[in-house]
Amino acid sequence: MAVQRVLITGSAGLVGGLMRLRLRRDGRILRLLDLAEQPPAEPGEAVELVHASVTDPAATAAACAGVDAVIHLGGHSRETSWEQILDVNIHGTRTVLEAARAAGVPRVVLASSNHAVGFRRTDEAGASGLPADSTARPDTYYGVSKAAVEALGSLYHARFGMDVIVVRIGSCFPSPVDLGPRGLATWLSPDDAARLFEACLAAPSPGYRVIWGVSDNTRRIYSLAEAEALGYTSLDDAESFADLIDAPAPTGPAAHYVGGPFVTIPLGEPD
Ligand code: 15L
Repeated sequence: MAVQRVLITGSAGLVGGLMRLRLRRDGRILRLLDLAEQPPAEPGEAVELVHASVTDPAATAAACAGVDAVIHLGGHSRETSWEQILDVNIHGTRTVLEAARAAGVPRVVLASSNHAVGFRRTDEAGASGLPADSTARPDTYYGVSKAAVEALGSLYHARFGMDVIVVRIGSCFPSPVDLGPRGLATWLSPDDAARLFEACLAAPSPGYRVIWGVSDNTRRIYSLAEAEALGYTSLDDAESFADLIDAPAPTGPAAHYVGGPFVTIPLGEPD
């Protein structure tokens, strides 16, 4: 059996760390790229650690050599200065896509976010949820960067025929308990995230897709149809944690928009 090599950028981040544990497979090597220090390989763990920034063309080019697919999680995961957002999230994504293209990597999975459409109203979601391809309505510079990530993915698919799947992630955390009531709608469990990324890696010829990354939560407002069409089945529901959440329901704009509290945080300020 040919060995599959998957490059994960941002592998030292929260989602990256959760996926490092869950995307291990016989016959697969995970190449893990991050600027932050990463835990060393465990005995028998098929990983290759790369200490580099996603903004470094030479390092990303080397990291893409011999790779079958890239899962690009690297970048700022919250609001910060425009300069940082531009450099790491937008320029960094272009750098990774360009490295993947030059190396002939056929498939890239890009981490986007609900904040690309954070200024869509929650009541826009019909019975089956907000469609995954709703046009961008970012709520922050961070959200703008995720809209740009999606556009770059579309460009690289259209120009070069690469399969590019954009995942608009809700809230991927070990548990929804600390997220408050909003998390009961937005949670993507780590196990479901792994199932979703596996579907992204396995789907035959997906072309360019935008899908939501969310668990099948009772209070879900994002559509699952697009991810399910790719082969994803969610097995988790944040509702099973509802009794553990005692934070009050949000009020004001945070209650009415997809981006929740992001719609009122100061632009460009690290929080
Ligand atoms: C995101 O995009 C962030 O990366 C994450 O930290 C959470 O804030 C999440 O959105 C969310 O909306 O809960």
